[in-house]
Amino acid sequence: MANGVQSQIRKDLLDAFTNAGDTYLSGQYLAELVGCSRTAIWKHIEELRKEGFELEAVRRKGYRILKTPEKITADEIRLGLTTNFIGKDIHYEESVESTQRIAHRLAYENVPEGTVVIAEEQLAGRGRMDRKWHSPKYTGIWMSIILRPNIPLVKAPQLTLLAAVAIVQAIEEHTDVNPGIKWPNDILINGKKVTGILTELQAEADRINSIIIGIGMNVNQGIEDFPIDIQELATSLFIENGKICSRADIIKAIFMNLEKLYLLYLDQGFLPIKLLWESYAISIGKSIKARTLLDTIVGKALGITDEGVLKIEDEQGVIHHVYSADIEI
Ligand code: BTX
Repeated sequence: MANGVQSQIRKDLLDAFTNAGDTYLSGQYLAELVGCSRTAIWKHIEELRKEGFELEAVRRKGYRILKTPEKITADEIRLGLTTNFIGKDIHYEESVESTQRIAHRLAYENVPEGTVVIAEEQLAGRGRMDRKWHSPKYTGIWMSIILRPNIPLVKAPQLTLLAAVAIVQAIEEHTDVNPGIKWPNDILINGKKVTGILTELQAEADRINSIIIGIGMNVNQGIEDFPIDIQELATSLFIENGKICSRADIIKAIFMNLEKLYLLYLDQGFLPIKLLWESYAISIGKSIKARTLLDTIVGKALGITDEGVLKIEDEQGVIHHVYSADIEI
C-alpha cells in the first residue's frame, strides 16, 4: 500500500513537471498537488536525482527538470508522453531473454491494449524464423507492444507495415538521416539495417486476441559493438547520424506516431497507411530476389496490394503475390 502511494506521488510529480515545461514549480505547490508534506516532496526529488534526473532548485521559485537520465526508466518515458494508450503501461526490465516472451505472457493475462515491455538487454532476442537478434545493454531499443485490433487474421501483416512507418517517422524527427523501408520488416539507412520488426499473434480461429509488435532498433552502438557476422549489414543511428541519441525520446516518438497511425488505420483502413508506406519504400520498382519458405522468386517489385502483400512480376510476366519473404535488392 505504502509503495503504491509512493509511486502514485512520484507519477503525479513527473506529470506536473511534464505539464509545466520550463516553468518552476514551488515545493508548496507540489505538496498541495500531490497531497504530502514539503519534506516528502524534497525526499522524492532527491530520489529522482539519484536516478539521474537533473533537477534545478531555485530559491523562491521552485524546481524544474533539466535533464533525464541516460539509462532508460519507465518514468522518463512517461515524462512528456501524450498518448492515450500506447506506452501508458510500461514493463521495464534490466535484462530479459526476450521482450516478446514477456509480452506474450502479459497478453494472455489480458493487460490493457498499448502495454509495452522494454528491456535494456536481451539475452535471447529473436528475429523472424527464430533467427537471433543482437540486443546489447544500454545501446538500443528492445521492446514489444501489445495491440488488440478488431481485424481479420489475414490483415495482421498490415500492422508490421504500419509500425515501420511509425518508426521511420520517429527516426526522421530525431536525426538528420533518411531511413527507408525494405518490405516487409526492415528499416534501412544507407542500405544497412538499423531496425527489425517482428510481429507475432495470439489468435483463435479467425479472431485476433493480440498482436505483439517487437521492435529492435540499434541506437547508440559503434560498428565494433556488432558481432563480426553482421557488421557488414547492420548500422545504428549513432553510426549514421554521428550523435548519441536519447533512446527515451525515440521511444516516445514511436509511441506517439504508432498511436496516431493505428487510430487512423482503425478508422479509415489500410489505404492511408499504404500511401505513407510507399513514400518510404526502397524496394518498389527494383529488381529483387524474394526467398519465401517454399521457393525463390526473381523479378521486379511492382508494389504492395491494398492488403499489404508484395507483388512481384517475374521475367515471364507472371505476377506473384508474396505474403512473407526475405528480400534481396
Ligand atoms: P529478421 O529475421 O528480419 O532479422 C534477423 C537477422 O538480422 C539476423 O539473422 C541477423 O543477420 C541480423 N541481425 C541480428 N541482430 C541485428 C541487429 N541488432 N541489427 C541489425 N541486424 C541484426 C528482424 O528479424 C526482427 C527483429 C525484432 C527484434 C525485436 S527486439 C524486441 C523484440 N524481442 C525479441 O526477442 N525480438 C523483438
